Amino acid sequence: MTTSASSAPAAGRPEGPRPDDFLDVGALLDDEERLIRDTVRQFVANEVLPYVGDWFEEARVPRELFGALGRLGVLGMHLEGYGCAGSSATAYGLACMELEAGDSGIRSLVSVQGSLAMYAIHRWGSEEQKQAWLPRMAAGEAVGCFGLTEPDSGSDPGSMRMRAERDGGDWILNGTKMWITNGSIADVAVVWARTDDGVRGFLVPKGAPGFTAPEIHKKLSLRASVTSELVLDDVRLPDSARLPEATSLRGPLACLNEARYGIVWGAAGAARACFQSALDYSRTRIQFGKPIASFQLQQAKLAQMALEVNRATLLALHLGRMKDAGTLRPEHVSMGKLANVNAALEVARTARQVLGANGVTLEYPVIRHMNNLESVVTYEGTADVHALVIGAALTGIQAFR
Ligand code: TGC
Ligand code: FAD
Repeated sequence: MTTSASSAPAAGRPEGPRPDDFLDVGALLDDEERLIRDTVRQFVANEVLPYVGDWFEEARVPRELFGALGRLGVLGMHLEGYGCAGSSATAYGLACMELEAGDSGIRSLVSVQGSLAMYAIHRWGSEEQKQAWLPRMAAGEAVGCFGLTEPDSGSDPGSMRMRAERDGGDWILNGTKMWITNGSIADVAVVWARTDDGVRGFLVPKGAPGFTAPEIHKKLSLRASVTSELVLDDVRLPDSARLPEATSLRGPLACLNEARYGIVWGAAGAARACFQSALDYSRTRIQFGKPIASFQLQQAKLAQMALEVNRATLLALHLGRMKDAGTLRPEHVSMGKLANVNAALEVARTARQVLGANGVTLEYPVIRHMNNLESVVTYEGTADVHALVIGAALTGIQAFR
């Protein structure tokens, strides 16, 4: 299925390990999982890779991609009912891996739509809210976003200032959310706000009076992804817009587990794409009369990158099996996100050097992935936050404050 030269066995070793799956992790998947992986990989090859360098350069993502991803069946694919496929966590993870091998921005689009916005409605919403939004979101007809972060409240969402106050049977919302993926193209924003009774979630429809979502420009990372502010100025909402089952900060944090899990897989995909690009390049780039792949220093880099890619993929699969077995805890997800995003960053930086000057252009995917991963290591909990979550689990001592 992979069109890259690096999917073929190394020359002269037809029986050897495949460079794109050295440890044969694919053999640990069942037929359905392999089918989903290969279908999404083909979609990325046809619908993403030929265009994503331009989207990144032009800082845009086509709106039609939502419909195409809906038809592919990956929007909320791990949710049950309401037009969602109800697939396993492992299958969803494999889809994230293939999407992020294309671009982190495309995986991000899918994560925010399915694991944050749709998951929040599915887990915490009323039956009416689910019926109203989930089928259209699964089809990519309606776009969702998830507003937790604020200008003064990032790693510490408990310090949020967005305020929701009762006014008769209604709520009045005031405040600003920041760095919100899909924000200015969203038909519905899941907005988390402080109330007299703790944190609550609200569904804010596009066009609600007092609600604007200006796009954030000048990003040098995740450029094939829309990022916005959400500004709420006396936005009046009926109580039916409140997610009735979310009653504390646990509401949004539970959603984060879902999206972070997808990133564990996605980072392995970005790393694989960078490694493959470096391997292909090193076999064909001639210096000192030989392919640079024949120099020991470059082979050491290739071996280390292959090791990181395979270790990240195995870790993702292990966490996927745990999630499907119901034994995955948030601390496990933190370990996966910390390990795999750091590994992907290392692979991307090494691959960029293997490509020499060509490594700094969008003609190759590597610097795009490298820059994207700077967002991935920051959003959904920074590397520091995940180290502290693991530290608290190991020691029993919370070191956040
Ligand atoms: P803390 O007192 O520990 O917890 C408050 C309540 O939440 C519960 N809880 C969790 N529940 C489910 N899953 C988790 N991972 C949970 N972590 C905590 C906790 O049990 C408690 O429940 P209850 O019922 O007792 O009220 O909260 P804290 O204020 O000390 O903060 C802990 C900390 C720092 C780990 C947390 O706030 C955190 O994760 N900070 C990072 C913020 C973050 O990740 N933001 C991401 C925003 S969304 C985004 O970036 C989208 S990017 C686009 C894309 O995904 O592609
Ligand atoms: P801060 O929390 O201010 O952190 C700054 C530095 O301080 C970091 O290095 C951090 O690790 C460190 N630090 C903070 N606290 C501690 C501590 N206790 N101990 C040690 N070090 C600490 N948010 C959403 O709600 N929805 C979205 O859709 C969304 N999409 C995003 C898309 C992009 C492209 C980006 C870049 C961000 C997005 N975010 C989104 C926001 C993201 O979740 C936050 O950027 C992230 O949670 C970190 O918050 P911050 O940027 O305010 O950094």
